[in-house]
Amino acid sequence: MTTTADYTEKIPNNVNLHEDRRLQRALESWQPNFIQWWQTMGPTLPTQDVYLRTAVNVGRDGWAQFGHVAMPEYRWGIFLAERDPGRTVGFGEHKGEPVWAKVPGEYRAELQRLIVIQGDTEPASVEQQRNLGATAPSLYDLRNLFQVNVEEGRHLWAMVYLLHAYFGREGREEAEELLHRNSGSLDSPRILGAFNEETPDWLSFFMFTYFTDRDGKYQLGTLKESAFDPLSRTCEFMLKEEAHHMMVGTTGVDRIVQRTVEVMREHDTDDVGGLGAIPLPVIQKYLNFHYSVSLDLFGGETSTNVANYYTAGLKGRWLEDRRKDDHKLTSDAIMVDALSEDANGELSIGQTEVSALVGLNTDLRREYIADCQGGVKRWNRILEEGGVRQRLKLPHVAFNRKVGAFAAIEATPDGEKIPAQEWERRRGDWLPADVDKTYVRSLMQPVHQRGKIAAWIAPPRNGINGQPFDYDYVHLA
Ligand code: BYC
Repeated sequence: MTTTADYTEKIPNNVNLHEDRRLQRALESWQPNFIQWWQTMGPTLPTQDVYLRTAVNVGRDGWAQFGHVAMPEYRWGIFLAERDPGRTVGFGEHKGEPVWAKVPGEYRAELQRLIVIQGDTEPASVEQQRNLGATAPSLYDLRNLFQVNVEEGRHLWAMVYLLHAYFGREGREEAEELLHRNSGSLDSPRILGAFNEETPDWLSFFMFTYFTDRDGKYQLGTLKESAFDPLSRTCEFMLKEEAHHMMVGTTGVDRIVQRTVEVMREHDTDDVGGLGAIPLPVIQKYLNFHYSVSLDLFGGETSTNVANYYTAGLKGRWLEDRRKDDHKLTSDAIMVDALSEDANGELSIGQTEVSALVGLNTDLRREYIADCQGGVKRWNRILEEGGVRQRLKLPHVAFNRKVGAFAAIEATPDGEKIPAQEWERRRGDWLPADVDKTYVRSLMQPVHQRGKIAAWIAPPRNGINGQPFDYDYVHLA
């Protein structure tokens, strides 16, 4: 395998695609369907070109190049991290055996399912974000949105390559389906809940890239451990691109909080609603929403699916090789969140002990939650440094859940179980209400002039690839 992408081919790749004519032809016949999907479901704002990075190499240094690109001509390609010839399975019942270059028959269905679910999220997010260009707060932000979009498109290519190369006719059919399901569609929605929600404004976009893309980071991290080596290598490279998406979310929220603090101080008021900034309670509500729907993406607290994936070697844990245990977990236990029932049949929020294997979704969710705390800490530092006494916080795990142990109950952000009626009455205090959404949307006026920025967000500290903030990141059509 070469590490450098071959850009002379119709589909840039570092997997020697030209050596497998059948596969090459199959992917080349999927390519126009992808372009058709991009044209109809991708970004709606017409542009001439965008300052984008394109992957050219999977090595450590200089893996990408930057330049102005007409978006439909972006070179979406197939890149796998370099193969480690001595790699062995790191966990489960095959631990220590050589990793697999092909799909073992007995795990075909499970692997295909994992790859389809992963693949389904990528185009979904592009669909969710398709109208955001029209209201971008600056050309810098517009460029970042499009960078995220083209890379999610490339991540779809990554999964489609695996489906075509390793899963035969069924894989090719699934690859078609990935373009037919659509975010929010009533007839054929995307598979996971959060990917059917709207991303109608930039506060939602930054919260999405902070919280939901971060689920992507953690899920890709577990698939990178997979014994199915092509999946592992694909995910390893995807994680490289994912880092930029995290940065967009983290600094996007930073900059909104920063601007809110400035306006609060300037006018000596907490109520910045009429002053063109986003009030902290509204930021908190958006945070509550995006965090809770992202917690759902980890599946149930207990899951036999995940136990089977782990035992089979298909999906590992976050940083598997740093865990100090036998990497089989057959006799280990874990405490997971659960509802407990008292003698009168009253349900309460508690915990229960289960086998470590069936609790693996919980294990991953906990890693994710700890990481999410990092963002809240940094946003609170901005508040503190600005002399503002309010703080943001992550709501309780039982809050607003649709999947898992707490799907059956309602709870406050502090984790107090409440009756459904009270939830209905008070949900607008905790989740974005129509009035909040309308206000946020009213701020979303496009700023498409070079070097200018909307009043509800602070400019970034740094530009992209060493360029200044006022660089001509995007040429509109
Ligand atoms: N919505 O056994 P359980 C990303 C289903 S994001 C709807 O607990 P399991 C990205 C579940 O499928 C990362 N349905 O689930 C981010 C199962 O159905 P079946 C995406 C749900 O299998 C931003 C049933 O409920 N990648 O990359 O242990 C931008 C029982 O559930 C949901 C992956 O997720 C839900 N939220 O775990 C762009 C990795 N949750 O089998 C990209 C691949 C569960 O009974 N997927 N269900 O019909 C997986 O590893 C696992 O399938 C899940 C769920 C973690 C999703």
